Amino acid sequence: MISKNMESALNHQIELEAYASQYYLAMASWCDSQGMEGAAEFLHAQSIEERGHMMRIFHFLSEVDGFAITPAIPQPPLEFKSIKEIFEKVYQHEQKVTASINKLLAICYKEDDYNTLNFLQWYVEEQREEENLARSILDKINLIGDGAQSLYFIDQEMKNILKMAQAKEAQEKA
Ligand code: OFO
Repeated sequence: MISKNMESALNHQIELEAYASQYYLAMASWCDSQGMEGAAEFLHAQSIEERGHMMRIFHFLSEVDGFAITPAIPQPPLEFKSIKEIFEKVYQHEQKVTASINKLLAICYKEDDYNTLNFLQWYVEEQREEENLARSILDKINLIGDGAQSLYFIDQEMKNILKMAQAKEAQEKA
């Protein structure tokens, strides 16, 4: 059994995860339109991951006799100025999600809901990794520069980062 307050806070988290999935999908589409396949592939993978994060909460809510609400998702922006702007926005969004997870943890402590607290530990870890990843990509873009000459190198780098992230994930699952 879960409190109504916690159920509604988790439904808010579902909205954030769903929005992240659509937001990253829109970014992937923009990168594709600019010929940046590596970045597009990376953002497609992120978009799928975010849907997975949303689905975890869906399943958790049904397990604890709560009700998961399928969210209405606002239209994300479709146009971006540059690849740098995209990763600045990814980083900002990840920070917003982390803050929201922290609020959920605070509710768990307030309500002595250690079951949900335990469930959310996975998200704490995931947010640390995702913020770190977004920040390190931004550092690389700042290092390489995001002028026309640098785009090819950034795109190659994105392919490498995606490969590394996938290898790590496969290792964790094994
Ligand atoms: Fe769902 O982890 Fe990022 O936002």
